[in-house]
Amino acid sequence: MKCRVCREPAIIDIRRHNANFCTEHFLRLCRDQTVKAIEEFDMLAPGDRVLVAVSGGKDSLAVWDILLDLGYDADGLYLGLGIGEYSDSSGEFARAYATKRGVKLIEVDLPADYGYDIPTGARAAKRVPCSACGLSKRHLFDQAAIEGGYDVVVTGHNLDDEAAVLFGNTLRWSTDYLGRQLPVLPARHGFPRKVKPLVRLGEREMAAYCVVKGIDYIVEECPMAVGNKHLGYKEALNAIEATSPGTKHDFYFGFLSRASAHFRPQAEGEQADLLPCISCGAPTTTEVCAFCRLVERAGGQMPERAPERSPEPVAVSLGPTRSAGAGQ
Ligand code: Q46
Ligand code: ZN
Ligand code: ZN
Repeated sequence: MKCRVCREPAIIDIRRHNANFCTEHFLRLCRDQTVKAIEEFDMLAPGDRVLVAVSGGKDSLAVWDILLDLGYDADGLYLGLGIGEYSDSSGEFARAYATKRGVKLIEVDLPADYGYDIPTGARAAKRVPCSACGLSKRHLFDQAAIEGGYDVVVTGHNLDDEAAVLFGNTLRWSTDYLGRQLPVLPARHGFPRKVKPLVRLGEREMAAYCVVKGIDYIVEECPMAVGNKHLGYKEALNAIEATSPGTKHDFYFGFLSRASAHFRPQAEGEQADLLPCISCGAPTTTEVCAFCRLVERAGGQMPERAPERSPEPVAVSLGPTRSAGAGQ
């Protein structure tokens, strides 16, 4: 097995590219594909202050690493979700990486700062854990970005994640979600821009990237993910990809170039005037936002100081891109 570029011994084969790569050219490929996604979808501008949502897993640590190597001013944000040992250990990986690179990691801890954790909070609020988790993460990423003066929130969603979410949304014809499933959600009143620079790279490549770069990450899946639909969709797509390499890429990028625009008007038609939440100030269509209602039902409490956001009525957000959290 030889590297496509230099003919030296290869360390990885990437079937959808029909090619093998040595260490040097594999790392270059990861960087080039990230740059290509950033440029193609106008994700980041020079000088942007970037906040990377870091879970301690391979994807979020890899995207942080690649952005730092590319020279971006990128801090990390770690959310402690209170999911037992999984959270303890994922936090350690995130901290260890930040220390090793000498970069800033902001931490928010749900149990310590808001008085609830995902498993008990979800039960109390009668939500499935990934729904309570996704809602909490979106709110706290937005809030940390706005409070910290960041221009953009980066997440580590890769091609496998996006293809699986698209697959699920298509199977259910969730046209509202299809209208919002984009690699970039522009900044809107009260919400920061959100981007996914790894959409051109697969899960296996991100694991290999971390191994090659010596980045330690949490290998275990979140215990709450076991048996969820998202993993089932990934497995189904993996089975198809095994016989038809490139299918995930064609499915996702074909959707973006040929189908996505058809669903946009509906998603935009659902835009409504937003007002600041009376409890936390986040833009919302209801008097009290969904996050504050979750905190209340979960028996938690808001921290002393509520963030100042959106003092006036604001228009429109496209909201989340998925029905349940999946990968960071
Ligand atoms: S962390 Fe949260 Fe995920 Fe765990 S509870 Fe579900 S959404 S699976 S990426
Ligand atoms: Zn090579
Ligand atoms: Zn609120």
